[in-house]
This record gives sequence, C-alpha cells and structure tokens, in this order.
Amino acid sequence: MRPRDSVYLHESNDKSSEKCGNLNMTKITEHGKKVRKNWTSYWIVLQGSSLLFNKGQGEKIISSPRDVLSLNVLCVYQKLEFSVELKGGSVNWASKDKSSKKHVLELKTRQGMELLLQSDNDSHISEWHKALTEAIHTYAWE
Ligand code: I3S
Repeated sequence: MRPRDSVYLHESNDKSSEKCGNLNMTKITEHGKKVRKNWTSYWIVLQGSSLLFNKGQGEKIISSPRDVLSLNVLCVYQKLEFSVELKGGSVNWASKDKSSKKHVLELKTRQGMELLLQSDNDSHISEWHKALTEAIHTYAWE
C-alpha cells in the first residue's frame, strides 16, 4: 500500500494508452449496490490496467522527445484516493438515463463498481474513451 501525500511519477510514451488528466467522476454502484451520486473532480492517471483517482491537481509533463516519433509523458500525482482495476471491465458512452450531463462515460469493473466519468470537453472525453477501451482490450487476456 502506498503512503498518501507522496509524489509519484509515472512515465510513459504518448503513443501508449497511458494518460492522465482531470475528469469529473461519480460512483453509481459499489460492490454491486447502487450508491448516491457525488460528482467530484479528480486527477486521473491511467497506468497499465489500473485507473488511479487523485484529489488535488496533478501534472502532466511532456519531456523532450527521445526520438522523433514519440514524446515522453510524465504523469505526476500526489493524493491517491483509490484505484480501480480495468481488467475484465468495460467502458461505454453512458445512456441519457444515467446522467443529464454531456460527454459521460460509464465504466464497469469486474469487482462490481460502476462509475461515470465526465468532461465538458468532448475531445478530452473522447480521448479517455479511446485510452480506456484500449487498456481494457490490452489487458483482457492477461
Ligand atoms: O441520477 P440522478 O439522481 O438524477 O442524479 C443527480 C442527483 O444525484 C443530484 O444530487 P441530489 O439528488 O443529491 O440532489 C446531483 O446533484 C446531480 O448532479 C445528479 O444528476 P446528473 O444528471 O448530474 O448526473
């Protein structure tokens, strides 16, 4: 278990499915039971098959290219609240009955958690849809 309030760095290549950024999130089901919505802004880091939810502002540092084809992305996060395992999960655009907000993704985990991810920026949320879909697909068979 990682101590809280330390600084963590996660470096990846920008062509991989790994990424970080701010999204609004609410859980709607936990351990298979419906829970009351509580929309909160998180700094989210996609790291392999894990999605890390951090309170407070993180940082995405794009460092000098090591080669001409790829940038290096450094995701900095400090206040890890919780994480979810994507392996065996699914992500889809949420239906209108799930939320009145625009640009909402519904993420379901094998552990029985369902949560909504939202951004007012449609290209931002589309990138997350792509990255999460790729991560779920990549780790599905491991
Ligand atoms: O699915 P719901 O119940 O319509 O979701 C809304 C409520 O959770 C509401 O909270 P209260 O029931 O405590 O007033 C939230 O403030 C809204 O944001 C929720 O709806 P959206 O459509 O924003 O997900």
